[in-house]
Amino acid sequence: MDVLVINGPNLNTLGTREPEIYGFTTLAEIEAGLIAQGAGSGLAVDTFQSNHEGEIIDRLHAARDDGTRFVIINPGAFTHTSVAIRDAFAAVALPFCEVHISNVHARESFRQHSYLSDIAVGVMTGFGTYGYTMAMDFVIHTLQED
Ligand code: CA2
Repeated sequence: MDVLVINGPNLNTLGTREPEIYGFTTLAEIEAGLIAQGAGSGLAVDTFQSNHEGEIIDRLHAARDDGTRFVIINPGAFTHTSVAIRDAFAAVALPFCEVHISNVHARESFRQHSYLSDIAVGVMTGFGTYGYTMAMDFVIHTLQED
């Protein structure tokens, strides 16, 4: 596929808890929207969610060889903890956008550091689930320039 969308821990419960922070949209709805958005521009989109750091790393390693050209990732809380996911991105050398539904800079101080942002192409944070749509729009624009 062309674009891989990864969501990290707890994002499988989107739409069911803390709607004041994360909204009412479910992950299945987000993923379906991104697949349709990509298809509208002739791009194949694969989606992956895991609550386990190692599974995310394994999926990134597989992306090196499966035709993935761009990754969109909301790493969830691993954003703030995972040197291992950072190292995986460095290892596979795939461009990626980091997405956060909430504005991490307006929240607790521990959310204001990301192990990924400085090696990401860009970061969407605080635009709700529309951030995924904006990231995909950017990816489509970028891949169509290639
Ligand atoms: O704002 C984001 O998208 C986050 O990546 C979400 C993570 C959080 O640890 C990051 O700091 C920011 C948490 C995801 C928790 O997912 C939930 C889903 C439904 C209800 C409550 C939490």
